[in-house]
Amino acid sequence: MTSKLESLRSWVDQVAAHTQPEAIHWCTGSEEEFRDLLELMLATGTLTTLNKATHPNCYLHLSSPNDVARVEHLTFVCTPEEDDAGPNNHWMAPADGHQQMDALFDGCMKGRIMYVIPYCMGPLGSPYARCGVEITDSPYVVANMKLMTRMGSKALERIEAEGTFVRGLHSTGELDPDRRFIMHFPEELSIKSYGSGYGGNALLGKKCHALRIASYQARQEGWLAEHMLIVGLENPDGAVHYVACAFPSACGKTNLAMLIPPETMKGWRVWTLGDDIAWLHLDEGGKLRAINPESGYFGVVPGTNEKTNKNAYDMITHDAIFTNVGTTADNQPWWEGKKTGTPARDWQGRAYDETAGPAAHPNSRFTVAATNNPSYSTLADAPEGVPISAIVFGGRRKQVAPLVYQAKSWEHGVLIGASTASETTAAMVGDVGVVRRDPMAMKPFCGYNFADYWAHWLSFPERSEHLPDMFHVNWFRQNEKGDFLWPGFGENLRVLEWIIERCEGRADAEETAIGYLPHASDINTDNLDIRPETLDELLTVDTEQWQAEMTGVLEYLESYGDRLPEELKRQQKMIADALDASLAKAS
Ligand code: GTP
Ligand code: SPV
Ligand code: MN
Repeated sequence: MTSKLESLRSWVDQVAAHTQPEAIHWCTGSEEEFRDLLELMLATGTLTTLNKATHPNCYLHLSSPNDVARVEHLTFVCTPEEDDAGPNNHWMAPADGHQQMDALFDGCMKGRIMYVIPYCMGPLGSPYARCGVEITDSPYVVANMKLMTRMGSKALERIEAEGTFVRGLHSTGELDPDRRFIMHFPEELSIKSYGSGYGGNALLGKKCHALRIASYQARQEGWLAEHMLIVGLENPDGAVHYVACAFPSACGKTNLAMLIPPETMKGWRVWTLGDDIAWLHLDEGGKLRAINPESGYFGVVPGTNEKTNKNAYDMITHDAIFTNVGTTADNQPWWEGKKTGTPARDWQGRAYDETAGPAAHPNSRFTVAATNNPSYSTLADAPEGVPISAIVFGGRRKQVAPLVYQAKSWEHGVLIGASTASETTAAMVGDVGVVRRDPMAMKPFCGYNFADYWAHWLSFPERSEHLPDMFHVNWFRQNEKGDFLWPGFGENLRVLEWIIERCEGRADAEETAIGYLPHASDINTDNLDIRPETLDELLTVDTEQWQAEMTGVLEYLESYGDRLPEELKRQQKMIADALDASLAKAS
């Protein structure tokens, strides 16, 4: 097989001449091709089969222990001007980036098969979808792309009709952390990734294309590419509201996207559109509409159980690839927080020893097609996407951020998004639990200067009077003992109920300096095991803590210098002044 498109053919030829693979395989996306890939990986030991009786068609991949998460320190955005990449990115001049990467790719596929994966991010017939081609020497990447994207012949047809595509070149190389880089060339719509076989480093359709490159394109074309889940919330009357939530990595998107309503919320249904990425466009009527560019999940395994996330728990009992989990004596996958079974081997294939660390790596992942998810929305394939009622920002904060609050305006919402902070997680290499600013959950993923990105967000009211309301949530408040104050998971629907009722103008709220908060009585606590003092604490704005927070926010914003939109400083000042006034009133 090859392609009718000359620009694609010549790029593939050129890459082959440079990397010297033993053979070239153009992926069709057929089931047969998928089975052949699995066979190949079983034969080479890249995959092993899990217990066929309990987990039919499930496989285990153990990655190199030095290659278990995204590597932000090795990820670059290569724009001609350093300022265009911004302080939020590592930067390299495009010519230097190419030179460095091309040296690594030289002859790197000798003895390997080079796979050419045409893929479409978004429904194949959607005007909002965008295509790419990933060239890789990793069959694991191909299998994951098959489960998570619309890839193969149909995508190739669209690429040939359109003539444009994002070029992603990937090789696992030697898996040497000193020879590992992920570089983006947004102006050329191209990506080069070398030396990692893991997740967001290697599945180039996901973070590299659908966020870093797409965010850059989105700014030029007037839309948004965001690290957001998309979920449909159906109330007992059958009305559905779609909500898009930006939470940083490992902060609860997959869980929220497929949550099961608490027993007491009879008649509610939750529909998953997406669990990680949303592309948002204004339609002709000025409504913000969302599509999910992906069609599968690469989800965090630890913590998944029948109580926390039954949909995910069920969907990974068949037709799934597990990466870096432990196994039981009878070869079932095992992870911390599974609540059943006992580990026999850990994620490095060693006999499990409690003192040597967890059985499953904290960033172990499952890969499944979205069709495995019992709550998958049929509208996930709708070319026009779904209309968004609310945008919700969130983070993992032990303190400061209350359970939920609402922005007073779109501009205020942009400030809330821009100042979101969260504790770091195992999804990236580095320290865990350190609070850092993660604006719009896009710190690792925005393909250009954050100051320009915020200006882009702020430009939306010029083009629409029907924008969604904006909110901030925090499921992760803790007491001194380190216990979570809010039960989380399915119970989060109680907070979402308030959010959508606010959008409908039905729910009450109290105006505070930082935004509108629900009174305790505005949150549905029927049959919820929570003490009234705890709920009060979750809904309190500590003025002094918030004054310190807003000082930190100003400092952070000012680090973006002249490019920072004045409007954000104006919003920050309004809140800081309101906090000062409320403190003066209280004393
Ligand atoms: P990425 O795939 O890295 O983008 O992560 P994500 O945002 O999809 O996070 P995910 O839903 O996988 O959750 C990450 C971790 O947070 C898991 O261990 C969950 O069990 C835990 N978690 C999710 N929701 C909640 C919640 O409401 N409360 C608490 N306490 N933990 C949660
Ligand atoms: C994240 O880290 O936000 C993920 C996993 O969703 S990865 O695909 O590795 O980016
Ligand atoms: Mn993510």
